[in-house]
Amino acid sequence: MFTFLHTADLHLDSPLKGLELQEDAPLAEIRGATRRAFTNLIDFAIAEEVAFVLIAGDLYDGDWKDYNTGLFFVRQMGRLDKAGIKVFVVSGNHDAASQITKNMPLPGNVTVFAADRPQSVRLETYGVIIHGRSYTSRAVSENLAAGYPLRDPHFFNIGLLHTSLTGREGHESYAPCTLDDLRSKGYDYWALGHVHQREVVLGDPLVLFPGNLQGRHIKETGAKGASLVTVADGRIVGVAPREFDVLRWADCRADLSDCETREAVYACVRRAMEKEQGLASGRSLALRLHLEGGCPLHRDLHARSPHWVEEFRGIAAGLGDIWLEKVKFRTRARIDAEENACPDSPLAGLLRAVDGLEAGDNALTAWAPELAGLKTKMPVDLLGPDSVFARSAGDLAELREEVKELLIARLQGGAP
Ligand SMILES: [Mn+2]
Repeated sequence: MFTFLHTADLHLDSPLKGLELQEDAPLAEIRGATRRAFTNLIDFAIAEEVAFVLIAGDLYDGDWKDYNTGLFFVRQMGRLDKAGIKVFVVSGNHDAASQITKNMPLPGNVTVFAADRPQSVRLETYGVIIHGRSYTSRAVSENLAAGYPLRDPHFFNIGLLHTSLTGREGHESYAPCTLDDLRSKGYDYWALGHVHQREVVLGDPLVLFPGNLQGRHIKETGAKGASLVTVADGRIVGVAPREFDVLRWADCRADLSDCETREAVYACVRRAMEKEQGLASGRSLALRLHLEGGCPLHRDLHARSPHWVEEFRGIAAGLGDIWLEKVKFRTRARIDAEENACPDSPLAGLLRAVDGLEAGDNALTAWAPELAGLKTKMPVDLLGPDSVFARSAGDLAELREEVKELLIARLQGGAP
């Protein structure tokens, strides 16, 4: 029996985005996060005595600023070498041969697969053969998997590949291939990379993306790490995610429906943050706070949003090691039942008009300049950091909701 680690998309020394503008942001922690996550993985590999480590592309984020990124990697590889652990690497779109201009001699335990053709490496000790191919350039449109050899029946076969498969939302299409392409090779395990969200694509044979090792912005939320695979008698008997990230990104939702007072809002937000802290088991957190629900304080939240943001920062600071990436004010006004009942009330008319906008994109597009114009007439402190002018057509639905809430708040409460 043996185990191996499958990791991908380390993007070493990639910056973390979204906290840098805050005065109290943990800059050193942010800057070193991808390295510390990788060190966690190496520590684990040594402690657990894994047989080998697979890196399925995007080890680097792009060309190194200087040699320090390469030096760091080599130092970690040296630690594995001392422990007798081999490492197999294919490059991806971010660290394709054409992207990296600097070179660093690697210790003997590290194999980087060729880019011009598929290559197969045997590990006789474990009865394993690993097939892989690196990227020559950033945009690989060729189906690389198609060129991989068929399984070697005398070994446990692993395919190492950086690919978007038939396409994954939010990820560019590189080295496209179908699951049938992969299945047809007869391998036991496909170690993929490129998609930053962990995904077990297929159970038999196992085809999976381990996700990236460390989230880098608010679109990369939740636990991040690698996959630990256990093999016995030439068969996979276990596969499990292992967390190695050091700073976790999360969407933190606070439902303020029943919050009648400022203190109630604070308590609700604190509870929501504590919940995320629990899920992150003590890691530092970068949170996007979403305020939701029909809230009696809706108007005040919108009218004084910059002040509320600072107060929420205070709650985060009090809990320790939490930073707010952004606060989304998405509460609704609690609509008075009496007003709702009367179809001639100004509010009912307004709601009908706004609802009419939901009929189709065309109607909304036609209205959008009006909505945008209306919003510019609002007091400055109502305009969040993301101005309506910065928005794309795809964000119109969100804009509509936002303006709807502003209108309702104003109509209900009079001018602030
Ligand atoms: Mn990547």
